[in-house]
Amino acid sequence: METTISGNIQGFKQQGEALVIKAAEGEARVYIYSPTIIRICISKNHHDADTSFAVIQKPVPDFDFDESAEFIRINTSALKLRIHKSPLRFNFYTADGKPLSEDDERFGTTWQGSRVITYRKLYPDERFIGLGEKTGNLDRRGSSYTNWNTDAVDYTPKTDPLYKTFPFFIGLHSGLTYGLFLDNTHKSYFDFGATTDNQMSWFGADSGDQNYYFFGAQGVPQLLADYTWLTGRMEMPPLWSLGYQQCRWSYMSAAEVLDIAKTFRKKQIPADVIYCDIDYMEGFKIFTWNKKTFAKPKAMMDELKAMNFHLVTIVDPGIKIEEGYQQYDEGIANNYFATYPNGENYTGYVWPGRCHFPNFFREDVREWWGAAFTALTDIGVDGFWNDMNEPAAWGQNMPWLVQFGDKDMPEVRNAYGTQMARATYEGTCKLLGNKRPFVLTRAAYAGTQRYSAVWTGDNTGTDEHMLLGQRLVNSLGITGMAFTGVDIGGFSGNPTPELMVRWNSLGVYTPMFRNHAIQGSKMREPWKWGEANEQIIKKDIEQRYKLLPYIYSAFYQSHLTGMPLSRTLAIEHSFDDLVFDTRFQNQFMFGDALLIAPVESTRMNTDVYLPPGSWYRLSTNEKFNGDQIVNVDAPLTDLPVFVKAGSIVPMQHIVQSTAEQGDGILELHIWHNEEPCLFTYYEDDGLSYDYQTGAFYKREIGFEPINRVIHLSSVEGTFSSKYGKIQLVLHGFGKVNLKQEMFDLENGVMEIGY
Ligand code: MIG
Repeated sequence: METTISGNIQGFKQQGEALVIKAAEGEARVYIYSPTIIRICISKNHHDADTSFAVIQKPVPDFDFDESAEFIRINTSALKLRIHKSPLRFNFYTADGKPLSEDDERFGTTWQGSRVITYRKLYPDERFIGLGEKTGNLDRRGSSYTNWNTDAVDYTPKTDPLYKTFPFFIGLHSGLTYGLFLDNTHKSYFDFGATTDNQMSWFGADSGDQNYYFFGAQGVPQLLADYTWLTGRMEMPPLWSLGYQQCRWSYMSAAEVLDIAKTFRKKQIPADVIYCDIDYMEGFKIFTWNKKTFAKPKAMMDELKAMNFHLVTIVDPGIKIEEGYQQYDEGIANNYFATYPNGENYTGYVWPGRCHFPNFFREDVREWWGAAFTALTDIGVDGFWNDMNEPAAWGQNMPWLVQFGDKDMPEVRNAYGTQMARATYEGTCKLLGNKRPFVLTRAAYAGTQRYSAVWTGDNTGTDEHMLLGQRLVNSLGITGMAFTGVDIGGFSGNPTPELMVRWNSLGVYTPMFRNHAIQGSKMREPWKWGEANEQIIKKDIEQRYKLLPYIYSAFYQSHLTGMPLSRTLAIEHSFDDLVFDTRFQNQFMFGDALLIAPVESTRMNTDVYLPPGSWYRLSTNEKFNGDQIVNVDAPLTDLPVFVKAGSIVPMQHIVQSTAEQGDGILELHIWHNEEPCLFTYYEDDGLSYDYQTGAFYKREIGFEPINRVIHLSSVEGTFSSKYGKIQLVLHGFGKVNLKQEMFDLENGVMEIGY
């Protein structure tokens, strides 16, 4: 096979929004999206159509450039791009000329057949974070990865690839930060100095354009803001989806579903969501109900609703081949399915038996799929779980011949899951009117945050998987996915009671809090672990419900800025070696205020790295100085959770579900610090899209230690809070004589008399 290296520049000119550069081998186009975002698209023999499943922004119409003997120069207010002429190389610098990322001088971009790879200089202290759902360490230096969405049954803490493709990483070196997003849905590769004698990092794909976006903002939060500006941010999720979710493969009948729901209410363990996995269907046919075991789904739904439960039902892409089955007949009549090149519909085996697979890349197919959800929405289902959309069929390897219209499997496999989630989201949004659907998908590509939450597939009930799961969630968070979860307890295997308790306590601080288990495993509900453990689990779930006002405000922050809920410490402390130390790499901030240190269920104390600042243990108010490693107790009743000094955390009293009105009291917890602090409180109806037109309740809450007052800004938005009173709860203030503990929510200033 011939290896070609992009040679010398032969000419360049502005063409529309792009600067087009002709090289001896191939052609490159440069676009500017913002002062901190530059796109390079290099092609050899062809250009892909300029479309993207991920990007929702457009380049600026034109920009200035000039040239010297050696370079073409493009400057933005934040970045300098130097394009080497002989040979063609792309080098990025900060505005004041510090190198951010440069092509390897020898190789740059290369082709072998249709495979395109770019080799880049590796800096001695360079670290890498990102790529979303990837196993391994937080610091990805020395590791290499493949993106090829896979039904990764029984994956281990080393398996690669898993279910999702997020070809976005962040480089950290010399005190500088940059990001790179390779927007190419072919099988793709990233190597962070694993195989190059520490000389180069490299990335590329089996085919298509070398189409990447370079981000030069300084600071990981700014990079995340830019990346999610480019690829979109999530809408506010339904509040109920942030409550506790109980799942299982499967609750086998309506009676069992109702029995589980009733048990939550009887035992007063808060919960909002219950799931139907594949067995609710008739012969695994999507959009049907099993006539025996779920004979009256509407009656079941009515009972669930009366108990304030929401139901999430699973849907797989495989449509059973069976005449008379509506989805099959319609799909055949309209050629909605993936085909072989000769036009025959592709057939694969999955749960229903022989199946065809919808071509979700077509708009009319997405509309058809979306409209079919009436079978579920008409009776009140408002959560939709998209599984097996890698796409998966028995045997795993759908032939590369399979076509989705004018695209073939190798080209778009990595985007299939996103397009299914999109069809599900857009369709159910329409059917539910102004109500927010909850969509959960297993396979995904960059940009999925616009449509769906994700979970990390079929993990296993071990401590190692619990810690891995946290890293996956933290890593997904830095690729735009804020609404994420893992199967708590582990999908496969049976966790020990200790692990179940520990994992559940970590679930409190996971954006999506869902307990799920494989068929044939022991039952997993909170009351299956003995009386003492049940009480611990209950208390932790109650803690989740108390924290919902804080969590919901954090979702709003994510909706606005792309900042995830679960934040690796590398976001804020990007150049702190201890953050990447494998002993501490699983630690994360949950929102602005809480630091969580995951601990194995077998260890009753642990070392925790507290970054600079002061910290309080949430459970005891014990104060710690930061910038040190502390050893703390970690009994199963008390996961190590720390609050940053100078934090404001709004909480509520326990409710059994998010539908409950509650007592109308918002607790304002403040952990003392010498410096003033601020929290952006956000609330809306939790159900509709009215917030988009102003129906929200937003206030800045500030604490000023010098004046000993708490300020509430005037309310932005037209929504009325469901809380009428504020109750102050002070931590670390020493002896305080609160003049008053309860305040009307209308108050602008609250004085603390100490
Ligand atoms: O072939 O629907 O990851 O959560 O319970 C297995 C049954 C199919 C895989 C999902 C899992 C789900 C299961 N599904």
